Amino acid sequence: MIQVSRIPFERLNPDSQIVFFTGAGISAESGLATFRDPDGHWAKHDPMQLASRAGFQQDQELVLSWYAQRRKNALRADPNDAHRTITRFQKLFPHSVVITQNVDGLHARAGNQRILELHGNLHRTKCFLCHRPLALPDGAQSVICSCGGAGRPDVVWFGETLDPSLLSEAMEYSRNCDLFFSIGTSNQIFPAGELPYLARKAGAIVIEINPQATPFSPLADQSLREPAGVVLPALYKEFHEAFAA
Ligand code: BV8
Repeated sequence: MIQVSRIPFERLNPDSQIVFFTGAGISAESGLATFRDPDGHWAKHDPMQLASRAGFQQDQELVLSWYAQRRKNALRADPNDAHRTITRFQKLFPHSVVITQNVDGLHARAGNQRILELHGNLHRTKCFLCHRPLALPDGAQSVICSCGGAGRPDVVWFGETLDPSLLSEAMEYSRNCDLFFSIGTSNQIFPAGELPYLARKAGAIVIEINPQATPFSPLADQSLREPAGVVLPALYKEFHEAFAA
């Protein structure tokens, strides 16, 4: 049974600014592995080996094959009801944005608009040395840049800084929103993990959607302990009844 949300609708209207902040959990119902769940990536692999510059320099083949497999899985996966419901929310609330830590591209494939991919996108490749974008030939998992550098996924690894302008845009949205949904993230990675705290400090309503508790849970106005693909469609129904003209 879905917990009924205690969202104060009287504080909202169709012009309200809503942030959908998402992590790997929103893609779980599409069949994609998360990172820190018991069956997640980091239960099988060392994150520093697979998601850091040093790890790539140590064993390019291992890292490139891991990302090639994740690209294949992501392309085989379909956006789920959670991704698709965000598209419906964005039609009802034209000032709503998606700020995602995910690199799987499912938000865009679901038709979400105004997406900030804080950690990049694993379907894009760039040069490890000069950072220029590279085209990965179909079926290949490696490519060499004209500067001699190796192609690598265009994602943010541990120890790498996020795109500063993207991060400040995300912080701006978080500080100025009326409602902040934190969906499917364990809230353990920074600086992205800072965003729900900024929203709360700025007085937004902050709703967490995650079957598990996270370090942010005690500060959420409400934590909905159900899968995102179940909660978001139910929430959309409540919002549609309250705000659809
Ligand atoms: C940086 C590569 C400058 C992309 C990843 C303080 C400030 C700044 C940095 C740091 C800091 N303290 C430490 C750092 C360093 C580090 C960091 O955060 N370390 C952690 C361990 C503390 N941060 C960095 O290195 C960042 N760089 O800041 O540069 C700098 C450098 C060095 C030192 C200081 C500053 C870069 C961070 C990005 C790293 N890249 N991966 C990729 O291949 O994907 S990390 C990885 O974690 C992914 O990017 C992922 O997006 C991210 C967050 O994970 P989640 O999305 O939350 O996934 P997780 O599995 O953890 O949780 C899933 C949740 O879903 C669970 O809670 C589960 O219950 C829930 N769930 C499951 N099913 C469902 C569900 N929820 C809803 N519905 C369901 N059905």
